[in-house]
Amino acid sequence: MKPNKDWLPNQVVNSFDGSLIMQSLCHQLTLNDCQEIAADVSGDGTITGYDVALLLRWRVGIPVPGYTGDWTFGPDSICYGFLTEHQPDQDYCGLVIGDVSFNWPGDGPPKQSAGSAISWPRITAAPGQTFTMPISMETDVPVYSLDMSVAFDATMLRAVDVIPSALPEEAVTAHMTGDGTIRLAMAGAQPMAINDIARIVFEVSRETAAGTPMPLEVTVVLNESHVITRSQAIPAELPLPTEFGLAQNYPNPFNPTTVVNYQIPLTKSQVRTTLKIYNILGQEIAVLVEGVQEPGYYTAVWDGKDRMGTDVASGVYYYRLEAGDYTSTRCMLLLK
Ligand SMILES: [Ca+2]
Ligand SMILES: [Ca+2]
Repeated sequence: MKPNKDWLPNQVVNSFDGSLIMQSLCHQLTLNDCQEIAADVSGDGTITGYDVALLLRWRVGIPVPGYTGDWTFGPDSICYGFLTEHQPDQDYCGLVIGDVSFNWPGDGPPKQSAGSAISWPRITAAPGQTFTMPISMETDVPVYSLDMSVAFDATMLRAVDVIPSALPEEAVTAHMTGDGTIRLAMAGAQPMAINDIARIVFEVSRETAAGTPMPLEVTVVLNESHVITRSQAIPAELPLPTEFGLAQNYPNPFNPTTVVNYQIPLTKSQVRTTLKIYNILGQEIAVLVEGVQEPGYYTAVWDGKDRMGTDVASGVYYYRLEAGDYTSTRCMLLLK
């Protein structure tokens, strides 16, 4: 027996194993002796719903007590630890705690599911805006378990919240959000009617420039045997603004660089625009923007230098937007 190193416990222990435990608790199937060992992830000698909860939490990356994902060998005299090498002429049984389905070494990774699809609506979002992304699924597979992972660019998007859809009462679910990743696990004793998997609340980083595509990839594994993947960028394209605006700079206080966002409404075109920096005496220090601009969202950066390219001193500065007949002034603090 030689395990594939790409086929590790975190691949074979998933929510389908939790579903099998739940089905056994509901007397829909009987676990054999080895499965009973694998199912008791808490290691207390009993199999309960707590083992399912631990398994799902481990699955999404939450540290839990117990033995989920650990190897165990029988007889006890065999102790290989993590099995990475071929062991010839040995008579032993090795299993991964939590892998109740025994898909290790199994048939390899789950297969793409032709009859299933993940979908989400077309959404546009502005820098700094929070939006909710509902993730839906269509499948003809009876869903006993679902493992979803969402990958995104953490410099553009932050996962604020994950709201799993309402599930049958007996279903168990766990989720975790991290930098650039979300994981969600669901398991039930009965097939679950899941069309809406979850709603994810994202916040678009204010550093994301308008027009930038924000990549999002969602992978769903059903019953550890069917996989559905969808990748698509969320356009950070904005509905054109309806009014002028000059936002507070960020960071603020700053040293030495700061960002100023402003907008020109769609009712205007060919607007003569200037964005200038003044010191506290009202003297012009730097010109960030000077020209004719179309409606849209704009970002300007000030590097803390004057027009001669010299670093300016700490202190309060003003930035003033003049666009057509619109003017707005705000202040900011350079702190070295
Ligand atoms: Ca237990
Ligand atoms: Ca398994």
